[in-house]
Amino acid sequence: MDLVQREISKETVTPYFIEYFGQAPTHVAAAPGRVNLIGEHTDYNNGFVMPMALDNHCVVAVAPSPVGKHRFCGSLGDQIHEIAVEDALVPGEPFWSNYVRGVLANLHRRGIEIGPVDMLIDSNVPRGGGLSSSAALEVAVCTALAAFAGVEIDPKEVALIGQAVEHEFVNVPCGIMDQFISANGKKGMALKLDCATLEYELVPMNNESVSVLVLDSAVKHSLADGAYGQRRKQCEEASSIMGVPSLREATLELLESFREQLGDVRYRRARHVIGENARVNAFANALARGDWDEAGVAMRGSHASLRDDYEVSCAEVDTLVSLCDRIPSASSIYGARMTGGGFGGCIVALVKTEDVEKVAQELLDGYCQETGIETTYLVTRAGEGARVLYQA
Ligand code: GAF
Repeated sequence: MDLVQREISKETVTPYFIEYFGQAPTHVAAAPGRVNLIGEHTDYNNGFVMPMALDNHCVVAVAPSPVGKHRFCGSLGDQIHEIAVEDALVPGEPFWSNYVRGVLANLHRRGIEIGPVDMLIDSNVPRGGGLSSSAALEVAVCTALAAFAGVEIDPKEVALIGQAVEHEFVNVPCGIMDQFISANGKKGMALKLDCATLEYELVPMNNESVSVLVLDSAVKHSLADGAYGQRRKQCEEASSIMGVPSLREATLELLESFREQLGDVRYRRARHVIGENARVNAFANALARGDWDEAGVAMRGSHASLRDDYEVSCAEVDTLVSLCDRIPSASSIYGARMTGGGFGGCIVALVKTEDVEKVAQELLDGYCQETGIETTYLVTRAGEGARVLYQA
């Protein structure tokens, strides 16, 4: 995965759309990827998360198809795939078309019929690094098709459609965080979401003196898929043993009183979730006060808990996070942690802006020295959520 940016917009996709389909798009929409600042593996436990949208996004251009079928192509250079309108409502090939099929099926279920459509998709959200390129795709497709159909869909509903696509068409039992921030993100703001009620508050993340640094470990361990579902199951078992509807309702006192019945693994999984919810609140409060040191404490605690209790980190990511305490410019870093589902992917760090390039370079060098892996980084601002860029 390369974190170096390539600009994409309505202007960059339109010439390709014309080349592929012989006509100009009638609607163009965009939706961003995300970096999660804190609150990991809490969303499917009805807990709190605090992501922000990236400036990187997926752009989807559409127009009525003159050939009576859906036609779509993926990133530039891909061939055109044709699908009969009815066939687009069930999973099929190529695999990535399921993101489009799933959105069409979910719109259909809500009574929104999409006539034959030509669709071109481009994205500069890095793929495979835990920055939610899939959520960006689902939310961008949904936003473009809603504009195409002339309907307004509440961004919360757009997020739920994206999540349903993952569950039903891609077989990923994810929570709501990634799609929610992609649909609801606001420029310059982090978003603290209560995943039980989908109520949220926006917290300014536009302090010029602090930068968000995202650094890729450039590894993705294959056990990620099964391990995610397994963690979910362990959490459900833990809440059922403790007699609470979800780990959101559990407290550390309750957890201690069930320690033996839970067994070591379920006990530690639940301890992570309970502690992580508290850390999201501490982090949000610290941000509101502009107390970056305190925010950093919560991030460090989050990483340790994900590593030791939830066991979703990996050696490479731990190396990157520990380098944040060991590089010469370590004092310019407020805090760092793994971000996303885990088993590889990226770390996120809050860094003094004046030193951020130096810090990034020291981390790249240190990481290469210790693991032999060369990688890339991104200094990012909180970007805007899903939006229609153009309608004819
Ligand atoms: C993945 C999932 F898609 C999210 O819902 C969330 O659970 C995250 O892992 C872990 O916090 O990104």
